[in-house]
Amino acid sequence: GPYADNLEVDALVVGGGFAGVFMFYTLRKAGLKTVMYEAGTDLGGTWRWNCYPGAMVDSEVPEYQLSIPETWKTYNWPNNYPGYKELRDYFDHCDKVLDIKSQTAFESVVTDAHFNTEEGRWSVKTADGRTAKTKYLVICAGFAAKRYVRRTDQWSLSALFSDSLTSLKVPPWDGIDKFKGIVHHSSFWPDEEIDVTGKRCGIIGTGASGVQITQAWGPKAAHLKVFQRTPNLTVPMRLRKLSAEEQEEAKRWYPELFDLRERCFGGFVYDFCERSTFEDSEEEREKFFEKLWADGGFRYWLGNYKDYLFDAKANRVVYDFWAKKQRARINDPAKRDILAPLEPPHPWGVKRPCLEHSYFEQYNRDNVEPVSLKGRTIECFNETGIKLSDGSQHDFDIICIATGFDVVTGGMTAMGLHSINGESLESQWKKSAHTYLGTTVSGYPNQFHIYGPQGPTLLSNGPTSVEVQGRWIADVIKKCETEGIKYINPTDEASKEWKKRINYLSELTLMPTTKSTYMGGSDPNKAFEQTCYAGGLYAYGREIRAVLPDLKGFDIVKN
Ligand code: NA7
Repeated sequence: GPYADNLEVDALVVGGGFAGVFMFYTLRKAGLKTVMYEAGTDLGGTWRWNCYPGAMVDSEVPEYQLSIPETWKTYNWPNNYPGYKELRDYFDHCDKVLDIKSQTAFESVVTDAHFNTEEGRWSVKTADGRTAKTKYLVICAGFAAKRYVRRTDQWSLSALFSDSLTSLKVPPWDGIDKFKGIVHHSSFWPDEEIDVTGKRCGIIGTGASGVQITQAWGPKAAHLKVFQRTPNLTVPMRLRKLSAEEQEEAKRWYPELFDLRERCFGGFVYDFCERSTFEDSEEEREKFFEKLWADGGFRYWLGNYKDYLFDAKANRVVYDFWAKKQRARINDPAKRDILAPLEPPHPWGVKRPCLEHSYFEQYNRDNVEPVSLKGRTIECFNETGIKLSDGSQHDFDIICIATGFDVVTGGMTAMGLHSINGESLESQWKKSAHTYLGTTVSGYPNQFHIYGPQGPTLLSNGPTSVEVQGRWIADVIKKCETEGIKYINPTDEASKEWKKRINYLSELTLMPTTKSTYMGGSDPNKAFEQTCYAGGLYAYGREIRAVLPDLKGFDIVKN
């Protein structure tokens, strides 16, 4: 079975989220002996790990799911933006209809992997000392890495800190272990619920996680302070219940929907407007913006005028409408200026805007307060709470650190991958990440990755980009199998060209103006460089497809 030591397989899939499930299913169907390793105790990837208060996806269903008919024909969602519990339920359903778990080794953390060019095989080791040999290594570990620690009763943030393997993105604040209250990082939230009723709570960070936790805690906490470094330019999701009837009725269109989502920039079923911002009159623009706003979701981001991510003047118009709409929801003028300032903190949409359903309304409660970190920083933690650099002290019973992940590259650098020249991926990517096509890495033959750096990750709907990349990977592997290829290895030259392409596409946009998840994340030690393919999912799919017939850019070694 999958837990065997000295395992020998054709393909090893690492990671059991959307990408892993899709890859496992596709490769097994192609006749390869395939096994999956998953660090956690169950399927679901990010939705197994993330259980912080209010955790939910901000991509909409039905688009946010796999297109495999067995999975959607027999499944209906309770609402259009499922929470983590519903997503776990969905993964259990996928297992039921596709039979994944029986071929998955859980709690299998990959710590080392080398490729032997003689054998044409990867040797993979797990933390508990098992080894596996595989011809193809397919990494589906996601873009938000953390070293996984086993959850135990004594599990706490300070235990995580003392674990040198843990790469939590917690800024180096002194005194966290002195704090007498409860403190957790959003991505290592304990399974059991923490009751905030009547408690003084603090949240650090206003990314997608911070926004969702604010919505969950605002109504319950005695007092909630949200420490904001940069306002989140979040847009309304328009959360609503979905009935089984309406979904059953819509299912006859799903094949078309799944086809269409791959032909759009963002992997959803809408695309940028074909007009530029100033082609429309002010009145037409207002009407157009109102429509995007009312329809909700990422439409205001990825269905807006085609030029606004490229042109600063157009972008300002998009920002101003955003500010007007959100400011109108916030009663207190001081809070309004912190949360939705008249002057943009950065161009709109170049940092990932997240989706909210009641974020700004939380601040209309007397007990909820934004604390701007403009001109000051968090200096340290102490017994009773947090001290800022201006000397102010903020006392809490419960603190949530929602400062994010080791984004985009972290999923791959955390598992001990070594090139055929003996270098570690972690050290090679320290300064700058290199891939070919956002799915392979030069020096790492027969290794493929999904949802990692230099692909359409994070600029497009997860399951859609998983399938575009995953189908391509499966087709390359099938080609290698039918043509007697021992291994393929992208050339250094091809990989340098891809990097140029990534930078070229990025520099056309306003993205390089701002530090963001796309540009290396908030970790000051990480390179400030574009890690995503900024040309959109449809263009990306076409680019990688064009390479397939003759495996352009790869060195090919036959059996
Ligand atoms: P994000 O989106 O990386 O957000 C992290 C937040 O934490 C963000 O508001 C940061 O402010 C803030 N941050 C980071 N370091 C600090 C320090 N030192 N002091 C104060 N505030 C800080 O992480 P999430 O977990 O919310 O979401 C991750 C993504 O995963 C999400 O977009 C989804 O796509 C899934 P900043 O903006 O850098 O000024």
